[in-house]
Amino acid sequence: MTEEIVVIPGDGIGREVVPAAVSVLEAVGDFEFVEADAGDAVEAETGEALPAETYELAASADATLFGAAGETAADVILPLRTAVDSFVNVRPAKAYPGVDALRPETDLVFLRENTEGVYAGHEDRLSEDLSTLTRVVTTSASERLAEFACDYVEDRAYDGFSVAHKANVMRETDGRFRDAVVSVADDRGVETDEVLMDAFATRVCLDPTQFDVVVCPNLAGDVLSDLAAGLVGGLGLLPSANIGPDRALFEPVHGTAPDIAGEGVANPSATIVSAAMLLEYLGYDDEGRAVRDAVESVLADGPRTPDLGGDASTEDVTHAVLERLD
Ligand code: GGG
Repeated sequence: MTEEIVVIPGDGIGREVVPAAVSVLEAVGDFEFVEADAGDAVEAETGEALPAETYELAASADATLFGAAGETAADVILPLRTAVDSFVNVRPAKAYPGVDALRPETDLVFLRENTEGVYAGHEDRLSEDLSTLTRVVTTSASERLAEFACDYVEDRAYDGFSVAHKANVMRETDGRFRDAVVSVADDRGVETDEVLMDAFATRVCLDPTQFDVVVCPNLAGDVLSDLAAGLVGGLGLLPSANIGPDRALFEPVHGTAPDIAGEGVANPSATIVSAAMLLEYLGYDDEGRAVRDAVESVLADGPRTPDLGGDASTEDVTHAVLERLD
């Protein structure tokens, strides 16, 4: 059976890095690619940032590869995650040999709650002076994330996981999140340690080896994984997987990078490694490993895009990855 992969480049550098990753997927497998529109450009044209057709495609495909959305991010990324019923955003942040990193010893995985928190809240403008935002936290979503986290650490032989929260201040919402996650882990016999998310931000900068797998509420996971990107050499290196029960959506952590969009110099590594995660999700473990190895090899001594101090183009890096695929 040929798996269907929906490809949504989106805006900005999404239009450069997604085709790079698709060329790598084409080199290692026989997939049916279906391209779909989303983002600022399609909104300007049609009035809709996420056409119903794109939503339906993501909701029925085996897997989706997404690039980035700019001003319309909230109207694109959040419904796309809903389309695949994605309850967890897996964001590995690891330093690669040869890449100039602030903390070369970094090797972290963030498991970010993907359906709730302030992302699912409602913002209201109550007066000229006052805006409010509600925050949604349910025990059921926190438990679902915790079950995934337990499976994740068991499958990969980690000792356990850390839970980052701010339950000393947001006692009701983060308290519920923390209690639900820790209770599932306790029932499953998985070790956890707790860390206040502000303390985490400091501690991870000082010594990232204190942490391995970090389970976080939604917004905290977004912010803390971007912080970790700073430790490993930049956002051009961080892939992610939005996992649902039946399908998944893969995207680089970075956004549209309007400052370099259209110049052909975006680092495709994050999206190509997101494609490796997609391959592994579909069961192509050898192919996924080969793609990761090729990216790692190019990062070690191959051409580099300007974000990593080089002057290579997206195309140069992609060709180098393709050449080094076993
Ligand atoms: N690659 C997806 C993208 O556009 N990321 C930028 C962004 O705003 N992300 C928010 C989020 O991941 O929740």
